[in-house]
Amino acid sequence: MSDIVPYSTRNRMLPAEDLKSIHRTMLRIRAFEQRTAELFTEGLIKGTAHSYVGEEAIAAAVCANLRRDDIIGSYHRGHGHCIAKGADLRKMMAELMGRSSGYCGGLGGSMHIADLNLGILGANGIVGAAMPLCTGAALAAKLSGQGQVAVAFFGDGASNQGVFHESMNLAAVWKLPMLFVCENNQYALTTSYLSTTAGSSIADRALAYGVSGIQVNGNDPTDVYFAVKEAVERARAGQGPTLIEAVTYRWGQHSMRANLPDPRPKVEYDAWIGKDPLKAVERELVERQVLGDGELAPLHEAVREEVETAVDFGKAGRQPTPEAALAAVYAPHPVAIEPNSPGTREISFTAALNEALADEMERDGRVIVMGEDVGATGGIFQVTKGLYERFGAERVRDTPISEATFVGCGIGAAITGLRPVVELQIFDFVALTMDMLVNQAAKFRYMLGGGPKVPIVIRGPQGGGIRLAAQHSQSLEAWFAHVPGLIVIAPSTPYAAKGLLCSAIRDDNPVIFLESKLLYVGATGPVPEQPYAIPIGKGEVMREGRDITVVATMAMVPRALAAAAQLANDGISVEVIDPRTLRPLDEALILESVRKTNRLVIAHEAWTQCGFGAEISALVVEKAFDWLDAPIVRVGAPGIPMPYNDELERWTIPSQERISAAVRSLL
Ligand SMILES: Cc1ncc(C[n+]2csc(CCOP(=O)(O)OP(=O)(O)O)c2C)c(N)n1
Ligand SMILES: [Mg+2]
Repeated sequence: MSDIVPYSTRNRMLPAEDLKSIHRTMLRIRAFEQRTAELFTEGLIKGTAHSYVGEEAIAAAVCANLRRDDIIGSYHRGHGHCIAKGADLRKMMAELMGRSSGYCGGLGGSMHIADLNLGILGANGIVGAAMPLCTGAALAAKLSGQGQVAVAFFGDGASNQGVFHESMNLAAVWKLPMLFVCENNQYALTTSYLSTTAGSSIADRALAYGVSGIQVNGNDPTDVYFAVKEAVERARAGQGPTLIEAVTYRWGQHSMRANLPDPRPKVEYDAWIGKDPLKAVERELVERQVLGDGELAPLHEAVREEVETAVDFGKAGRQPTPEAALAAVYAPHPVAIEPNSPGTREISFTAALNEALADEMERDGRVIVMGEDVGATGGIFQVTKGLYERFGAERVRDTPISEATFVGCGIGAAITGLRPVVELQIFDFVALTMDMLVNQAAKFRYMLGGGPKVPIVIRGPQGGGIRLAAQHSQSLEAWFAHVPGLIVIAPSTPYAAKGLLCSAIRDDNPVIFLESKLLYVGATGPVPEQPYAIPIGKGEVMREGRDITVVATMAMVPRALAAAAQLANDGISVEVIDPRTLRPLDEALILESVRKTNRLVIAHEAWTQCGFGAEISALVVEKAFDWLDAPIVRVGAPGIPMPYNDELERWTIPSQERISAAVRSLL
């Protein structure tokens, strides 16, 4: 890399007190990291950890510009950011040792240390993930009007992730109070930045988004400090984001596992070691007579003692228990009581969803709605119709077509105080958001030891029935029901749609809320006018019967009910159960029914193989085997992507007749 033109050509000097404070932070980071490396070698710290030695000036100078209530999001090389934002070294060290006294109760480890009270959203094991999450924190900050900013730290490698570009775009177009701080240490694991990164610099990429992009010498805290100061001022003044590329070098291997050869040329390495940022600051402190010659050694000693205290604290910590791990996954659900009767007023499925959104937005100012075309248009299926006019552009937001980032934005906003409802225009597009849902939303509370809440709803239409073919018609509930940390809701009536969406919005966990397209076009039913919440994890007996149980989901529920009505003419008594929530599942309701009827058919629109029906089947085999008088039959889609042709589509989606035939086959 060519020599960096110093940003501080303006000859600015850090005020003495700031220089002293930044130096102390750098010293604490250096000492912590060096001790961490020793403990790793000794086997007290396991797994992996990524040393920040060599890059200390960046975290120290960035965070010197931040208030306690400003937010930072970090990445795998995150210890320095946490220390600079004020984290407690004792709880950090205990976490590195996997103890229950650590920041995450030993459930997160080096890559997940966080402290929401200090505005630390956490390091992250997924390269680039802090950026979308921080757009959400910045959105929450903007809506709160308290003047906070959000800073996303990331490496040069992360600047080639799609979410970098999506987040830059979103932050620019929404003028979010945000800083993108790229710590360009010139390597991503073993790969040189020059061989992976097009363009003259990472900072230059800001131009494409109409944002200021500044390259600074990351080994010079003065450079970093003043660039960040201006960026923070712009952000607080409502002028949007800045990209800062701080060029630096890591001293250690990529990680402490050190199991790969280091590809970095010795001359390059030696040259950068010669630019030790800590030594440079110490020289400046002495040259400017901010500190006397003899004052440095006692400072080093004090920091060494602080780190040793942290090590002792960590060693004294207890090992976490399996009970603690199990309890950390989900936040408790708020109490929900169903109304006595759904009343007589009949409305459509989409109108019921719309009422839930409007009611909850009215009730709670933290509820916001985001997604493609959800604003003035009201969404392509009109579920958000009228919300924009009623609640305004700040709370009803049309997003760019950047699913990963606007879902990540919702998650970041949920963690920092809002209650976003994010629409996926068609649920197949969820594939673009899997990291945000599965690695971020589902695990955030858990990785941080069970404290934080992630109150976000991801909702949208899934399944077939309207001739949209293979990439717009899938039923993907099994993907999500598999993942601890997610709630999965799948209503089958307008009544359940409204009551469950209200519950989902009030819940403190990430909720995948699936809406059947067949129900969008077909279903109407009685729905109470007032807001109400249906308990999460409680299924419903839709029709009582004696001879056989049909567990059906979503659009299969009305088909199962129609089949049951017809079979009754032949004297066959079918009990139809709608689980309504797929995770958590109302196991007791299903088991009780099968113990009564001794026969089970499961019907869903999704593919049979590895579909949700396999889970219900396994449940019944494991817990009610002795009550079964016949094999379990699953009715689902054959193993083909959804065909476009309408007759073939009808053939693919399970019909009333197929459900009836399955029932008859068991009697
Ligand atoms: C999405 C993703 N891809 C790959 C990895 C594996 N990995 C972890 S760190 C890393 C290199 C990251 O480089 P950079 O962003 O420059 O950060 P640095 O380690 O240099 O600080 C890789 C490939 C990962 N954790 N996440
Ligand atoms: Mg790097």
